[in-house]
Amino acid sequence: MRKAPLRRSCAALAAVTSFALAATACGGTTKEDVKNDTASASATGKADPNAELKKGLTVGFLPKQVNNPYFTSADQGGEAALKELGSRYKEVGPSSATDTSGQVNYVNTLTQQQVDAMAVSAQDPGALCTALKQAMSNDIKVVTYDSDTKPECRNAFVSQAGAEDLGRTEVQLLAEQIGHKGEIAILSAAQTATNQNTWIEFMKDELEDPKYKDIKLVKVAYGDDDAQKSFQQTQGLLQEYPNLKGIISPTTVGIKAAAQYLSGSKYKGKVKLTGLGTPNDMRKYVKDGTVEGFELWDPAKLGELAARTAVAMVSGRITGKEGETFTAGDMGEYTIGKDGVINLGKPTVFTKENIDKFDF
Ligand code: RAM
Repeated sequence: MRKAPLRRSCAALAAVTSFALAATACGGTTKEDVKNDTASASATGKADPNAELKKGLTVGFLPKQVNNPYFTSADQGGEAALKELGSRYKEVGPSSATDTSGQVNYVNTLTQQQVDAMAVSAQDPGALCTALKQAMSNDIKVVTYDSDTKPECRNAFVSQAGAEDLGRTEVQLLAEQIGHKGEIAILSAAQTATNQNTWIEFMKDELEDPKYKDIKLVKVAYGDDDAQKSFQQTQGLLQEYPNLKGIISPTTVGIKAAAQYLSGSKYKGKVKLTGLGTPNDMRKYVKDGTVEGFELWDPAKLGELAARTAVAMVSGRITGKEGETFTAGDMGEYTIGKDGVINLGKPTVFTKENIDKFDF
């Protein structure tokens, strides 16, 4: 049954913002009608697993950084899924992974434009909260993907893999490569990145195990997902710690830059490097012996799952509560876990044996 037009979103938009577009967005367009149809799930807090998937929606993707090939793949996965579902895709975002105020502005822009949902990879756990809450109070569904904010600042988080599993396996991979002995460092992305910081906490916890008693983590460096800075940070680590035996870089930009530095240096093959990278970026460093193994999920699948989650949520099939299940097209069935987290699956470990089977 058709619901009465929602006044709340317009009033809220006008009350909490000085958006010039508020009047336009509340002008009773077809878009508003779509929203009115879909407001029931959030209003009653009940998911309807049989609700029809809406078409003609607009989902805005806001990655940490637009010119990062990892996000290009992820967002293309989202775009393809939205096209298949008969909805529209748009992408906005900063070009630097440390431009948090830029990200906040982009959240506000998507809210002004009254998208139906946004998929956001947060540069910082808290900084986007006010803007994201404002989006949600305007009946926009907020799905984080790749890097989360606080659970109360979004409806669901589409996670690439279990954070604990990722953190621990990266330590396990490096420990094997260095024979469980020696100094190691971490080359991360931005200092505020929720995803990297969560993984690093699990890496530190894994290192507490007595089996790593001869391994010492000497430094966590930050390359800000900037190729040049990551390259320089790698160089700096080796100058500062000449006995360094290994580096974990849980960022596609970082691991590539570190591999580039190591492959052209006397440390090639001697200082081990692992972490999270794309097979296409890392192929040549695996083949030239700089890197033995690293891991990642398929970024396009992550973007696809974020898009399908957003559409299922706008349609009222899910609300983000633990235990709800939904079918994400050909990707199969997913169950929402604690704190609204949806896990894509297990990452793949890439080595010279299997790397040529992957193209992303
Ligand atoms: C970089 C980004 C992204 C992270 C990957 C592994 O592209 O920091 O957030 O998930 O690496």
